[in-house]
Amino acid sequence: MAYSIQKDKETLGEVLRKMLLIRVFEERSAQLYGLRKIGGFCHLYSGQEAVAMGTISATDPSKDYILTSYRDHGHALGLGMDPGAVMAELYGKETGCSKGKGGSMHLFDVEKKFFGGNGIVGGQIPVAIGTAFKQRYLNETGVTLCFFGDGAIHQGAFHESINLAKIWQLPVLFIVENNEYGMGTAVSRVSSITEYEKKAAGYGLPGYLVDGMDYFDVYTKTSKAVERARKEHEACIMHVKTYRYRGHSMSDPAKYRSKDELQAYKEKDPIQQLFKHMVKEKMTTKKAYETLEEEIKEIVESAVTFSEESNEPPISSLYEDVFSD
Ligand SMILES: Cc1ncc(C[n+]2csc(CCOP(=O)(O)OP(=O)(O)O)c2C)c(N)n1
Ligand SMILES: [Mg+2]
Repeated sequence: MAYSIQKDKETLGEVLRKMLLIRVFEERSAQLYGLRKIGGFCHLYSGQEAVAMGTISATDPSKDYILTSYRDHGHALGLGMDPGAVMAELYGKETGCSKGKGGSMHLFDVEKKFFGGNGIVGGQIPVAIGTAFKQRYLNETGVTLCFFGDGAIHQGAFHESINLAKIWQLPVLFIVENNEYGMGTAVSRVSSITEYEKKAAGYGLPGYLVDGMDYFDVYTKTSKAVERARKEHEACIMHVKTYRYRGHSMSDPAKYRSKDELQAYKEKDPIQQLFKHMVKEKMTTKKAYETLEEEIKEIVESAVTFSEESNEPPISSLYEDVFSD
């Protein structure tokens, strides 16, 4: 349903399902990483689910583009990518969405218009300017959603890109997922200002402050921003305040934050908030939620089995897909 709060049971049920899928997938990935089934870098999205789902459910999958950082599992699953193909990519198997050559940080799906997954902090931002430029140049009505972390907003590439977005009137939403830390450094220690929505004024663009723990706030504000980008070709900064429950990556014991801080965010858990709203509106029950949780665990287990049983990419494929034809 476009541009108004999603109220119907089916739509919200699907959102809840995907948020839960992301959570269960991430927590299972953490275990598998510990068992050394998954190698390399792996950055989990637990706690940030309402950001991916609130934004993605405000887009049109037939024409809008999505780009993000290495913390990309939530966006991939939220866009409806096959959990088996995502898990197999984490495993480095040939059945993975990037044929096992990208791993966790480089999920990709052209059909879903998902252009990564980027390991360079802020690296996806200039790429998003490219996709938004293409949309504008060809007079398409699609928009580009570019997600990045609070750490990336200090990269020069961000400032060059947003300047171009303004002067070329590009339909791009710059979505800052402010989870309070860039690796282990608190935003207040590295940012001249922490109200990132205010930075938009420096480029003559609107900025919005968004509660990233609240699906409805994310959805409502994204819907408006998408509409303006689509119709008026106006970019914006969306400063989404969120939190990651796990460490920065799997090698981070997260000693720079207190248990109380983590607990305070868990009390505002985005999945539980949505679930409670749906119970209040008589759209679901505790029992239905438990059944859903079991169903999702099975989906994730099938993804694990699929990954276990898949092969690693053959050595002969080493030079394939390196350059485009
Ligand atoms: C250009 C560049 N510099 C440094 C790094 C190392 N690095 C990886 S993640 C990260 C922190 C980024 O934090 P943030 O943008 O807030 O994203 P989050 O991990 O919190 O989602 C850094 C410094 C990198 N990958 N790329
Ligand atoms: Mg961060």
